[in-house]
Amino acid sequence: MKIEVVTLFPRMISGALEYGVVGRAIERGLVTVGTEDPRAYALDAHRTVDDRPYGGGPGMVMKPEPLLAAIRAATARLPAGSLRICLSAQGEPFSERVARSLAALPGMLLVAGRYEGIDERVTELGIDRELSIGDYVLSGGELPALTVIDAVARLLPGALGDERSSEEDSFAQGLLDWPHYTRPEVFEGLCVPPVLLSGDHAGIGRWRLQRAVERTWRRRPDLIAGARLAPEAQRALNELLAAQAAAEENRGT
Ligand code: 4GO
Repeated sequence: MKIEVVTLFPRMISGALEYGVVGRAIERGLVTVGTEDPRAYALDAHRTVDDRPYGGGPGMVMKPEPLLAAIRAATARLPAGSLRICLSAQGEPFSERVARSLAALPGMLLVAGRYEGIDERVTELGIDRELSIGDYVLSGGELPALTVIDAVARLLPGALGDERSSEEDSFAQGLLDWPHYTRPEVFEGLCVPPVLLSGDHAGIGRWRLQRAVERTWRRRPDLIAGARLAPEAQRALNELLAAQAAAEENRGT
C-alpha cells in the first residue's frame, strides 16, 4: 500500500513511523509513506501558507493555493483507486471497520490541517472523505493521520508476523480485549487466573471470550448493542446475563 501525507510538519510523520509494528511494515516494504509540505508550494517571499478568515474572528485558515498544489503533487505519486482523506473533528467516525476498508485500497492520501482548518474549497476540490478519530479538537491533523496509518498498516498481510493475526484482535470481533498476564505467577500478592496456567487451550479460549464479553457489556454496552456477535460470543453473553439474573434473584431484587 502507498500512503502520502500532506503536512506542514513532515518530520512529525516520518519520526513517529520509525517504531514498532508500523516501522517494520515499512522496512518490509508492505507500505510506503511519503510526505508533501504545502510550504514548498508557497511562492511568495514569506512562504505564506495561512491567511485571515473571511467573516472575521480569531485564528488563521490554511490558504487554498499551496495546499491544493501539495495535494495534487502527492496524488500524482499514488496509484489509481487511491482515496484522498482529510482528518477533521467534523469527519465521519474512524473505526476498526473503516480501517479494514482502507487497508484494502492500493493507496491513500491523508491531509493534516493546522490552524483553524483548511479552506472549504480545498475540501470540495481535493478531498474524497473526511475522517475524525474522536470527539475532541486537536491543534493539527498529524496525530489523527498517524492514528489512521497505524491502524491500517498493522492490518496489512505480514505486518504482525506469522504468529499473530489481526483477525484474532478483539475489535475484529466487535469486542473489547480480554485481560493479559505474563510472569511472574504472583505479583505483589496478585495471582494469574489459574485457567491460564492449565494448558487447557479450549478452556483458555472460553475464559478469554467470557472476559472479553463481560468487559464489553460493563464498559461499552453500545458495542454489544451494535454487534453481530459470533455464536460462541453470544453464548458467553447469555451465560453472563443468566449468572447476573441469578445473583439478583439471590439478593431478592
Ligand atoms: C482532526 C483534526 C481533531 C481531529 C483536528 C479529529 N482536530 N478529532 N484538528 O480527528 C484542521 C486544523 C483540523 C486542526 C485539525
